[in-house]
Amino acid sequence: MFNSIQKELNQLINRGFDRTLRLAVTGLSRSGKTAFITSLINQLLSINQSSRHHLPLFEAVRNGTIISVKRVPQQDLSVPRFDYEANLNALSQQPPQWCQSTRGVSETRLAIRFQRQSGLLRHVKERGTLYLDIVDYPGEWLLDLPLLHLDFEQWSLEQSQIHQGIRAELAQPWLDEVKKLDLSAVVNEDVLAKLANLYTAYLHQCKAQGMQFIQPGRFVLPGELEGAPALQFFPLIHLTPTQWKSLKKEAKPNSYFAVLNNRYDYYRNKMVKGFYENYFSTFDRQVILADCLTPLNHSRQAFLEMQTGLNQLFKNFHYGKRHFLNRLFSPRIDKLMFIATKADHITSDQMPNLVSLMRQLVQEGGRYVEFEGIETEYTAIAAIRATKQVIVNQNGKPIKAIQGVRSKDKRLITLYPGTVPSKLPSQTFWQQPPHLTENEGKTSSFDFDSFDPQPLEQGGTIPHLRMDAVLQFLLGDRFD
Ligand SMILES: Nc1nc2c(ncn2[C@@H]2O[C@H](COP(=O)(O)OP(=O)(O)O)[C@@H](O)[C@H]2O)c(=O)[nH]1
Ligand SMILES: [Mg+2]
Repeated sequence: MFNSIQKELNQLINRGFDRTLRLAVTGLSRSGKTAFITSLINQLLSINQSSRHHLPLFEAVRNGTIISVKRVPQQDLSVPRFDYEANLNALSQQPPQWCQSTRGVSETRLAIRFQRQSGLLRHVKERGTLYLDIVDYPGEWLLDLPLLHLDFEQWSLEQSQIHQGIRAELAQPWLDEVKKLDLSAVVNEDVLAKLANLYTAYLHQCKAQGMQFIQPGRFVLPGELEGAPALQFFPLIHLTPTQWKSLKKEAKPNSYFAVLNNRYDYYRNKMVKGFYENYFSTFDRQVILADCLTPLNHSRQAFLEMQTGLNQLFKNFHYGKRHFLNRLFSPRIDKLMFIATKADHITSDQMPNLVSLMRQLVQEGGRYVEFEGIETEYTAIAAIRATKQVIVNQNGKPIKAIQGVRSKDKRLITLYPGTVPSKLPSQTFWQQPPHLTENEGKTSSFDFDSFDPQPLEQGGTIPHLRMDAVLQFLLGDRFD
């Protein structure tokens, strides 16, 4: 009895203080962050008395606890506002467009008004507002966070470890030139700028090949830093430990070696640290989005890089149980959700495989140990659902398929996109001969074509898959 009163008291006190919730939406570039935030805002704004059926798994909506949701001015006035309207407009175009890719940081705040029966005083209705803060930013920059823990030599070493396969080929022109350089010689800024350009071109090519572990992130998405010396450096991946030792001891402050080192430190201490401190040091809850399907279209290396990229991200967030006091003084993430995005590319029978693939991706890195004691969940969603699930007849047998407007030729197609591997695919997976799909009798062994979004009416609700399950996990307990 005492315990339960204590618990309710705690809840009330918590609620009194806990009026805001900062949600970290994390994921590599093109994993679907902007689409996710746009849909999340849209789903919440669409809640009103007559429209509650689009989120059946979100209990606070189903039972009427949430009264209304609106967008309100954000707290940090120096950050641009998340351009929800533009993203929604894009979806309402003819033909509908995906949102523009993100080129900078933006923020949004939602006020969720709710009314619930008080647990202590049954006849009293408790009203409150939960403020939900969400930040959007380019995924490329997120991958810089691991640099915070690495000095120039450590970073170079890490880069040399991923220098293989497709990367080694693409890096050749840049690396050939770097090897010619006398690193202890006095720096020539023009030479350095040219080499940095070659390195940047190499990173762009990696990206085009589906590689996900692109560092430094601002080299491929510089924002206002385009052409700045802060972005003119590169790792030294060809040096032996002895060479490092002697260069560190002997290189003059105006040598190539010292200048590269300094620029790396500047980048890390100014750009990356600033980004981290402004946006990433305090969160209550986190979603980690991953597009596990697109890398399957590319190569084993692309897939493994996504795994490396994802696993690097965890290092920069604080996880731990939420206690009333440490919540105030050192915010920690107490709920974490791993989300496989774009699940409308596969048939519904493949969803369990996709979730299991996502789980493996994370757990193979051994990171799950760190998440012990915090609530963690795995799921698959489509934030903006572009296809419909249909049943087609193949040789007299009904099979599940998806139907949508294919982006590359704007044709309405029906296809069976194939089986999603439930585990990390082995080498042989990428060597399989193409299997035929029901549509057109072509495509490769694994083909996830992209689709145009479905047209959205003015004021309409974005079609989704399982966004309600995500909302229930992230926000549900705040309305109990
Ligand atoms: N079919 C489908 N495609 C999606 C979905 N979410 C994102 N995409 C695709 O992925 C691309 C990148 O999404 P975006 O949200 O911009 O990724 P971000 O870089 O993480 O912000 C979009 O342009 C769409 O083509 C989804 O729910 N369904
Ligand atoms: Mg984005």
